[in-house]
Amino acid sequence: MAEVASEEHELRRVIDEGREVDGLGENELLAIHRSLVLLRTYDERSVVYHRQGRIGTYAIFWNHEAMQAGSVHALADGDWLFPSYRESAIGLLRGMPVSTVLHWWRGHPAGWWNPADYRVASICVPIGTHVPHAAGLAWGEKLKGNPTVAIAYFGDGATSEGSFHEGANFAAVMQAPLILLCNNNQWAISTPVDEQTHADTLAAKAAGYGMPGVRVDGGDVLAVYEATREAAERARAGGGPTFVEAVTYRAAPHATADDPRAYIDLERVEEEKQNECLGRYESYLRRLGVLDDARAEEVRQEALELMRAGIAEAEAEPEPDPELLFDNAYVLPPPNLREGWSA
Ligand SMILES: Cc1ncc(C[n+]2csc(CCOP(=O)(O)OP(=O)(O)O)c2C)c(N)n1
Ligand SMILES: [Mg+2]
Repeated sequence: MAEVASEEHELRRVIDEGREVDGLGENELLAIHRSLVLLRTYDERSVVYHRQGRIGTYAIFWNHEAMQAGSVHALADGDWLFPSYRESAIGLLRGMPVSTVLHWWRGHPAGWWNPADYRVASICVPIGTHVPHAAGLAWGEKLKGNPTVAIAYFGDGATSEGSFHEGANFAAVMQAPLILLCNNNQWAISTPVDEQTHADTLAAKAAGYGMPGVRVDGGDVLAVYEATREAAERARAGGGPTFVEAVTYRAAPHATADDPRAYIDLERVEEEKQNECLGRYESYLRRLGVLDDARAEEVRQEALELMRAGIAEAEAEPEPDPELLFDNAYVLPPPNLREGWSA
């Protein structure tokens, strides 16, 4: 079995190399920080809300925030995002209300939005099925002559799915302006990446489609930013899709219903926690003299306040009509579905 360990393959890094990214001034660096804090706060509060029974099962994205914030900041507002459940709150970075995403995790219809409003597609739970959607949208935008790029987020496990292959191949053949952002957190629930593929790296798969493949440190928000910006520039210039493998290690359970102690490397989890992406970025900003304690605290409080207001708003929403379960599903619901149904 091919060994895939992040240390053994060159990963693009910015923070650990102490580099600076061209074109990123203080305001942009702080905007990225704000996004990271917003996502981190959303995630940590959501785990608490789940334990309190206020939202349902929740897919934790702790320490995945750098991949999400780094890539969104590298794109234009008009570019399209196609999230999986792991990027459920990515819409917040496009101005989507916190309550909308909380509604989604509460199974409330107010958690659906019109994708065109934010250029954020529906959260995709079936693994990889959004990759062809993103490829099709990107190709369509190209045919219309629009300078739009689409980005599809998916995990290491998704690279074993047929729809990943179909979307990647289609995008390459059509030279669609698509970024395939693979969050390689090295686990698909309890399946490790070395049982997922015999390839040396996931980025190596790009060659088979005839597209560039790059590997970045997924905990380095600026490395993700830089790689995504390059991919977007290439896509906009007609250079077609890019596969970006962002390597990290899942330091939290797959979701609130999972107990990873049965299978995960707990020492490695501890190492990852010590080196988590928000702390790494904050240290970098402090070294640059861009962030101080007061500013960090202000950003954290602002995010916490947004979450408090968001959950209050979500809980104030009236319960949905149970009849909605049948809307758009059946013209005439089968009688057995109606048995015992009093509505
Ligand atoms: C088509 C399909 N098959 C199986 C599942 C069940 N499932 C949910 S999450 C998951 C693992 C996905 O792992 P990965 O692609 O690495 O993403 P990650 O959860 O690590 O972000 C599986 C198999 C599903 N949601 N959809
Ligand atoms: Mg995974």
